[in-house]
Amino acid sequence: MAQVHGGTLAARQLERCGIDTLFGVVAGPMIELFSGGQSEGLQVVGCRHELNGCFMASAWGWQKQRPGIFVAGSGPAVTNCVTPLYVATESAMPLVVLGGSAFSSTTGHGGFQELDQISATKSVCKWTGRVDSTERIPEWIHLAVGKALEGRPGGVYLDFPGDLVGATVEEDEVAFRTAPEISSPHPDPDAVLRVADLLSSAERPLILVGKGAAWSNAGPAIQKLVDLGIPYVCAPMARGTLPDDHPNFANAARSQALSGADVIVMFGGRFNWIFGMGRRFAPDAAIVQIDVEPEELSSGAHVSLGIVADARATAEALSAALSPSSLSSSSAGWLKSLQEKAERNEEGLRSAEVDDSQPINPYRAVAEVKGVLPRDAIVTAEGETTMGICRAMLPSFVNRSRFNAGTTGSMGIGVPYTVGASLACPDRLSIGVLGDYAFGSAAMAVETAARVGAKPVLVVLNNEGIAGHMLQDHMLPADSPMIASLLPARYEKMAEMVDGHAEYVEAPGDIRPALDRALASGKLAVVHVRVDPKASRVGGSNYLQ
Ligand SMILES: Cc1ncc(C[n+]2csc(CCOP(=O)(O)OP(=O)(O)O)c2C)c(N)n1
Ligand SMILES: [Mg+2]
Repeated sequence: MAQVHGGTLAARQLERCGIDTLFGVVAGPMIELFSGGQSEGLQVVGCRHELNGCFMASAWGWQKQRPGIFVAGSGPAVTNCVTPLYVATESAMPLVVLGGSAFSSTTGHGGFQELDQISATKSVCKWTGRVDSTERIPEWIHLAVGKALEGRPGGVYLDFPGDLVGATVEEDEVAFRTAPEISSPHPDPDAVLRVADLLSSAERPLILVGKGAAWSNAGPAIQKLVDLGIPYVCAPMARGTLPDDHPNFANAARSQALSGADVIVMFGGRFNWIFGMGRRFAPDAAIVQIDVEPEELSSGAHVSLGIVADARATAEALSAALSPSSLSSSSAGWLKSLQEKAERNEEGLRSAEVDDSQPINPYRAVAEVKGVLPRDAIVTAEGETTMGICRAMLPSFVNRSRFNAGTTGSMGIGVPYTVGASLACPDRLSIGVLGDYAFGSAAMAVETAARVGAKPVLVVLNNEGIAGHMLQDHMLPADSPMIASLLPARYEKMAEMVDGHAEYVEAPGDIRPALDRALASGKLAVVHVRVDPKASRVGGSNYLQ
């Protein structure tokens, strides 16, 4: 009879949950989790910091539609996971942190790195739990994975008292679980007919596409509705759920669309700050919200009809209930007015996109990135000015291929999301377009990426600071020490450091060849582009669009 330790049990259950990759920072008392993962054939990605390791795991999970798993040691290792757990929960990305904790025999006596880790993580998690015996580890892993994944995905924390990890049990006495098959919740047919009626009589209908629609792969079903002649606006990380070159894509006329619509149908999104907490709509607009979470239907928005159901199933039922001639003829004028507004707004950017001046206009730099993107590129954008410009200019065409600071507006996600997405989808280009602060906040993740053979392309738009020099020059005392502006450090050297591909660009005409070489290099690449520190975004918000 064979004895196995808790780490092997954890790895075997994770495999049964469809997980083949573990992220973590090697630390006690979780060494057996790492060794168990490796001996069971999982890819184990050893990260440089829990913060960016968890972000890598979250991006991997978002792409794979199963939880990213991060293994952390005790005490400070777990508190380092609090921010990414918060980001995962708020941004509805599935993340499971398995954290080691103090040995039961020392609890209360000031043991090494002793901390009530459940309390430390509880307020940012969907669910927390604590392993209570070695033989039950598979049950607890099964629970944690299910809680992170089902309903609206999010962050969960599972605590492993140290003595239970290394203990061994008789292999035959342990039961493993497989993931349940879960059918998606379908909408109430009467509610579907009511939405169909509302849309048919609307003069200014609007569809909103949230991350939940991306998660449920609702794009093709929503597209059938949109094709009837309805404009739509995507939440930032839902870009690409429908291809951004669809003529009814109205993000470039977002404000007009949100304030002018008389019937709004939200698929899989929340009326939080990203949609102005529901306060930006016309007072008499009829608001319909479709979400898997019933409690989401009470919010700042005056929702008149809530449907608790899967976004894809509901979009399919709605398009079956509507025929091509269903919409009011006046809605065609509404669509056209938004298209014209979007066109005018986009036209306003043209001169910046082709600007030949030096220092480089950041719009020109992003336009060059746009020129090299394959349709299925996974694009991560981070920064203040940089993220706003990328939102306005970089398209996404494929479902779940867009990352940014998300619901919490968290900096530090850019490099790790780009790396995590690259590990999940090694055959696609994963490219991060990042501010210099953004890149610097997680730059050491390039070493992890190089070590595990990931090939992300990281484009650093270096404007020497947080929003370039704008904050330093205009919001801080004159001639005060630099705190918002930064040195023009040679960020491309981070690629040289790990034998990756490095580019440094100062002239606009050199951007495209540098990007082409980086993409052709077959290596992890950092393309450092010096851009104008005085440049800012042309109108609109940096975080929203
Ligand atoms: C975790 C976290 N810390 C701080 C901030 C505040 N913040 C917003 S944008 C930003 C950095 C922007 O600078 P950079 O990445 O260089 O982009 P730029 O605006 O210069 O293009 C910071 C620190 C934040 N949003 N999240
Ligand atoms: Mg900057």
